[in-house]
Amino acid sequence: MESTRRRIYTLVFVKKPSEILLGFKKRGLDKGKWNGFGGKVENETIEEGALRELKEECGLSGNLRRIGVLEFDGREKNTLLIVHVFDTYTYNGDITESEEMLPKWYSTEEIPFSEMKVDTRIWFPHMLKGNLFKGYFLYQGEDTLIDYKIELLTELDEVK
Ligand code: 8DG
Repeated sequence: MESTRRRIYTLVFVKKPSEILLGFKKRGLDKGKWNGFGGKVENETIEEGALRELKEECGLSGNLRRIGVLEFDGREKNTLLIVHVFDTYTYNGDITESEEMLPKWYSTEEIPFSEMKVDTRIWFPHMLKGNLFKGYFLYQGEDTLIDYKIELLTELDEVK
């Protein structure tokens, strides 16, 4: 039996009381879809990685709060993608389009789910409310979700 690798990613959501900043992915994995800002964690802490990607992809820095962990299975052979999710209401800088992302504010009532990964329909409602959550998603190919689990947490410490 081959062993499963774990690859660590970040995903950051910049929020106003009834709006959220999303990025339209212009290249690479999930090109043509809206998501938060983030990417692979390199030689750095997870929070440093989240701040670096936020800056690179949309020009902002922020006071990040860790709100969840999402595990994606089946997207890459023998690899579990572990995505640490952050949000912030306190940010600065000018929102700037990058080579990778086109940023745009969306009303939290009008999230473009039909142009997003299918898993977002399941965990976005919790993320938008600012709840702490942990999710597991099993994909078969790019767009077919064959199983998932989502749980709400009460303590940030539970988010491992
Ligand atoms: P690169 O283009 O520089 O090589 O890559 P990167 O910027 O380091 O990473 P990326 O591949 O662009 O990052 C992927 C982003 O998408 C990251 O924020 C985590 C998130 N993400 C996955 N898989 C999934 C998924 O299945 N669903 C959702 N909703 N988000 C995902 O990596």
